[in-house]
Amino acid sequence: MQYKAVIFDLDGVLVFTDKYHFKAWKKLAEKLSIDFTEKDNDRLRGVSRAESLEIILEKYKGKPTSEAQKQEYLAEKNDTYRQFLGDMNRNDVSDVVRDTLKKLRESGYRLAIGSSSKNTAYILERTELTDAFDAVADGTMITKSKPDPEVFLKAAELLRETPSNCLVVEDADAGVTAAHAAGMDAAAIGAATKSQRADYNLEAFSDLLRIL
Ligand code: B16
Ligand code: MG
Repeated sequence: MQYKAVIFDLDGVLVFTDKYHFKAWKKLAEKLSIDFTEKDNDRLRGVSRAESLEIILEKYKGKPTSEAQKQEYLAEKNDTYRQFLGDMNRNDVSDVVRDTLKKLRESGYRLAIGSSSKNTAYILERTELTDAFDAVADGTMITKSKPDPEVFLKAAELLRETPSNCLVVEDADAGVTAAHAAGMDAAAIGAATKSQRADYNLEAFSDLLRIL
């Protein structure tokens, strides 16, 4: 086997919380009279909450925002976002995703999460996915978010696996860059397939069963 472990990004790969991020940021942006489009939202994929706010504030026409005010905005956005997460359940993960994860494990691969999100544990719990993984590395454990490799190196460390034995599955260009910086191959799905920078491009999640 070329790989021994697979590290999955969460948002945009296993669950589609990106639509909730968009709605929550949009609510804040409207309050600040900032124009915020789906195209802008694409720039936030895989990027931390604090860095996402900086990107949104690029279009802000008001006075410079203080650090305390930024913290308030971040808390406000996260409150809105978590209200959406509260409505999630196991049906928010497709049968194809659940079945593919199960088959990979049965084939002997060790599975981990490598997500920038500080809400990872809550999302896994809501969707009943926690037990599908051997390790979880998330935004609560890192100081630098993607494209820095920290979260994927943390996942490999938790799995006690050498980085070169790990394949990363990502929907964000920032995540593909992070995987390569960690010394790992990357399989792109969704938005990240456009740039053709990954080692594999997946048309469907189940294509993993052909690579692995
Ligand atoms: P939170 P991923 C990322 O998740 C999202 O793609 C990104 O849009 C978000 O800003 C980031 O998590 C932080 O999320 O506000 O929940 O801590 O794609 O790395 O699974
Ligand atoms: Mg993602």
